[in-house]
Amino acid sequence: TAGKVIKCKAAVCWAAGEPLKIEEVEVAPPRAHEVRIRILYTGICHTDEYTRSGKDPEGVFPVILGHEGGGVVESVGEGVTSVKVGDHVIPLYTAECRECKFCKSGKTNLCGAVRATQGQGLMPDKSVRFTCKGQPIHHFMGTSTFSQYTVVADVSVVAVNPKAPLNRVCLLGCGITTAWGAVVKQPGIKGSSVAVFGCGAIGLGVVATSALVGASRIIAIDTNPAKEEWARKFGATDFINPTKLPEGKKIQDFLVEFTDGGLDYTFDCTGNVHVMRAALEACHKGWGVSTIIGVAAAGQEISTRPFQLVTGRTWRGTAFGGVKGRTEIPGLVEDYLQGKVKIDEYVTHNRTLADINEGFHDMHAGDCIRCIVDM
Ligand code: NAD
Ligand code: AHE
Ligand code: ZN
Repeated sequence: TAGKVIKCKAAVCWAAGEPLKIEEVEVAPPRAHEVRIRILYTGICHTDEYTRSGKDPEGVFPVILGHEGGGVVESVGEGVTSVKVGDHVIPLYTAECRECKFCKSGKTNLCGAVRATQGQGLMPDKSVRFTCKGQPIHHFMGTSTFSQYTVVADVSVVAVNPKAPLNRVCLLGCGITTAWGAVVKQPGIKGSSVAVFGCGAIGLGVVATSALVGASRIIAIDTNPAKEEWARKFGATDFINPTKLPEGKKIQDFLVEFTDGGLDYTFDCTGNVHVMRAALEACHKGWGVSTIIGVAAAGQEISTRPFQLVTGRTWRGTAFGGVKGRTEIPGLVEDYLQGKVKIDEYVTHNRTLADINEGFHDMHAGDCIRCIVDM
């Protein structure tokens, strides 16, 4: 198949707010510094739903969504040296070129190599590799894992140990890695108190990793009472449902009293800007640090009294947990194989590509942590 156009099935989102449609698509061969991957499994992340729904200011349509995939390299373009045909790989929505200002700074995992075109739904040379019914189809997050074959930049993919099951380690393409990195790259969590707002895959991953690094107290917060059992299973010491507080009591005020002054560290894993404010204001005066992981809809803005920061609280955020994918994901795969990082525990639902829309419904039902789609 190398060098030829491949026809395969993909879930195409033709317009914002529409369900995905399973279509036959044509996938062009990889050009220089590109890799064509046979995707075997993909997770569905809340961010796929966010863009599908039309809330993403960067959303472009028609598009093939998906960014939590696992697959096998089918062919490579000229000049590709980082992966080879047959490698088991995870596509990376946060590239790692190791040459740009960002990569060389040693201060961030954000990479400048392909981000501009990625945000426009294009490959780095500003064209697309997907067509359907004669129409060009956009790429998504540089990954488009809701297709049986996809093409990615060579800086946007990492090979992993082929002994690792791809229907599990695909989840390292986003949610679990994001949560893991957000905690392990935040110094000071060992021995500290943590509050986690939102107990989806991201929040549960923050709970689990906080427990792993030795946080002294982990308070999980979710409006869905069914999440209490999940949070405790992943290591939370307390669970608070903010809808069950006394009339008029704000969650941040409750938490500051409950913890004798506030939390050392808090995390927003909801994407709700009001929750982000509560997470910041639940921090301890003088040193509390609040990390935003959730992604907010177009037009949303955060606010608080500047006095919250003047008096020593820090507001920060993280993309992909600050993880450099090509350098760090192989190690995370080994950690999973050695039982140090949970993945299996997050998988609650399994679907086939034909039923991918059901996977999106699962996500809204409240009992789904992660759904794995068998492509
Ligand atoms: P999810 O929908 O599975 O989980 C969100 C949880 O928040 C749910 O359990 C829900 O009940 C709870 N929740 C909703 N409103 C709440 C409120 N007011 N107070 C407390 N809890 C509330 O989503 P997910 O897949 O875990 O993703 C979480 C967020 O993280 C999303 O916004 C997603 O887009 C974002 N995300 C960001 C990154 C990144 O790199 N920054 C990576 C992955 C996901
Ligand atoms: N396109 C949105 C922002 C989306 C966003 O913040 N994405 C996160 C990853 S979410 C994964 O589930 C991220 O990594 N952002 C950094 C980046 O470079 O995109 C918008 O608001 O425009
Ligand atoms: Zn995601």
